Amino acid sequence: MENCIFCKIAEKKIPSTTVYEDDELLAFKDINPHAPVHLLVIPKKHYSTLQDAAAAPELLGKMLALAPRLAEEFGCSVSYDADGAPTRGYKALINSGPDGGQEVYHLHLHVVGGPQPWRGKR
Ligand code: DGP
Repeated sequence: MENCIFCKIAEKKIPSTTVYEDDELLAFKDINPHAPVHLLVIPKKHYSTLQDAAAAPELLGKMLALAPRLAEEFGCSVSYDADGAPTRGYKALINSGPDGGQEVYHLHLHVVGGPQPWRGKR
């Protein structure tokens, strides 16, 4: 779609640090990371919002399934200590619409991991 920054990234017209690519999806580093690991997973096909992609559950499943793979690769996967308690971890989230905090209107899944400044403050 014309004037969509993530379409331009998917088409390699704008550079990004790609961390994963297949026929349907692209994952790259967020330009303004909120944590040590902050990746974005996008479909190459343009959907403005999660709402618009509701009719494409298979695609959404692929996007979500990529999150734990990337977390593993980037060292923020959930693991377990000697007592079996979970340690580390990450957020996988999709902001949707203005009230959902969405700024870029091309569907994207944030994968945010590593020690996060706000942790323990709420
Ligand atoms: P959201 O608020 O959910 O729409 O998040 C949009 C994210 O996209 C935000 O964390 C910053 C990131 N972003 C915006 N423009 C660019 C860009 O040109 N390159 C990259 N790598 N990330 C971008």
